[in-house]
Amino acid sequence: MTNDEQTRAPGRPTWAWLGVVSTLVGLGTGQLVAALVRPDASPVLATGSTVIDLTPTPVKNWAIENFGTLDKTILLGSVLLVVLLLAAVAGLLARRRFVLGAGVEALLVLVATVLAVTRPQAGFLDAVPGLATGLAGVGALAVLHRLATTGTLRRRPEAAGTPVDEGDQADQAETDDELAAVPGPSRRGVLLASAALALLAAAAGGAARAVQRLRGGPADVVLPEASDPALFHPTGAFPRGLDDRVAGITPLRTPLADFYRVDTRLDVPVVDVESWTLTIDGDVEREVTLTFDDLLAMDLVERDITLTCVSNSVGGPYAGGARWLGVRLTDLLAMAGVGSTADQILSTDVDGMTISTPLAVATDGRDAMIAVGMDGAALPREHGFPARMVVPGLYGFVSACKWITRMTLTTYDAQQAYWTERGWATDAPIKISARIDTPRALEQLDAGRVNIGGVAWAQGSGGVGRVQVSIDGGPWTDARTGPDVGNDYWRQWYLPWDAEAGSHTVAARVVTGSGTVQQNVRAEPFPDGASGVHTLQVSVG
Ligand SMILES: Nc1nc2c(c(=O)[nH]1)N[C@H]1C(S)=C(S)[C@@H](COP(=O)(O)O)O[C@H]1N2
Ligand SMILES: [Mo]
Repeated sequence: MTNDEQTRAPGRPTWAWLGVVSTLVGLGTGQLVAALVRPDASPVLATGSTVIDLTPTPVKNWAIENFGTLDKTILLGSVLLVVLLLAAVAGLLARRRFVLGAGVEALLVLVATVLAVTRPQAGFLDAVPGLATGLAGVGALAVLHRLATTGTLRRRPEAAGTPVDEGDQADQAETDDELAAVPGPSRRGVLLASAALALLAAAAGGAARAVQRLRGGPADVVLPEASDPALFHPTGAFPRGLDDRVAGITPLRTPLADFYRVDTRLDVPVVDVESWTLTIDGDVEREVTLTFDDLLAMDLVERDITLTCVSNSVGGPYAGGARWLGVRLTDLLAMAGVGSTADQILSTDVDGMTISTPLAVATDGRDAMIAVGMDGAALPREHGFPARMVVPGLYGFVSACKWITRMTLTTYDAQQAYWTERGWATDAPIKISARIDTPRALEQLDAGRVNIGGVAWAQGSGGVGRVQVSIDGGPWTDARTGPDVGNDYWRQWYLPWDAEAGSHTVAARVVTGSGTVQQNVRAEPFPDGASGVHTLQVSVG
């Protein structure tokens, strides 16, 4: 490389890159400061969360249905992409005049900070990560700008003509004999400095994650042993399902890693269990505030319950079975003494997100609880650590508040929860359903004996009594059912079928323990859950 190449002034791509790098430095710093002072106030997440809240319900449903659990990644990715594109623009503007680029970056940060400060439950501290982002980002841009402009080419004094606009030098076709380098950092120097800053940004981001993990998490929690009968009422041993016998069937207990996750949070809230409390207030005789240890010292129950999301379409994946450990809701409410006017429990999570539950349903004798354990360990962060509500028979959006901090006894007239404001139903019992897991829709099968199999649920409706299958619109045939884990849990089923060549329609329906036969009434998830008999086509050849 000649001396001349090394000293050529940075061109447009370099300036765009400098804008991106300085913004990354800001973002990394902001994440780190957020992790230290206010985990929920990361500017990127605040922006993403606001986008989620502002997204119209139909678009949100469409995203959940089409992207599934990837919807968060896609949203966060899009927000970041837009931010980095604007960062590149800021870099290009800084090439003209530093204040222009710095102004764009500052404006970006200002928007994100305003969003962070105006989120529910936000306070003054929420502005700090944004402030740090702005200072670090603009500071990095200032450093890079200085490096990139002090060592650029100047016209030789003897060369005639008008002075070259500094910013345009890289694009000018001036030849070497017209231009000469003045001493100062080369373009290579600028690139090296920016690479170092990019590493610094990555290190800050990594440190932010490390700081988050250091907070008290699920791994630090010791739950009472299931074998200690003095502590809680354990359910019996979990039965062996049909998992091994029917290929392709949903496991009787959902492996934690496969348990569906649906919520409005982009990241996973990092809750410090030491300082976490649950408050019961509103229309109560006395306000009660409990620590995590207070909860563990109460009478604990353990129940097998299948959680189901209202956004699940017929045959969809948003249902999961787990063994939950927790404190009965009725025990907690009795501590506070419920007043006479309340008809709603309004649960609030660490982020201020609210979920409503009909008081009468939650206290009608079903095993509604504030759960602290899932499948023998503390709740995973994704599923609500340190505590969440679980109400058998109700869709998650009207019951299963994760990262819960408050239960307010109030009325539907007085206060509306997040999804109520968005037009969803307030009383939403899980609709009974049978799902065909195998064969898959449009699968090509070999002729001969195959198993049709899946799971069915009728939580809060007497459980699954029978599951019936109809081939090509023919008579409903009883399938064989797997072990009965209780009315609040799903049940596996299968039917051996002698498949003959041709195209076939397979349908399955559930008959509840109390004899109700599932009807083929088609409904979309909005506003109170999808319904319809799961039906699919296969071809046998
Ligand atoms: N705090 C909080 N809790 C929440 C939600 C949420 O968005 N925020 N989503 C609810 C919905 S719609 C469902 S279906 C269940 C899903 O629980 P899971 O993610 O543990 O499967 O959580 C519920 N609890
Ligand atoms: Mo849901």
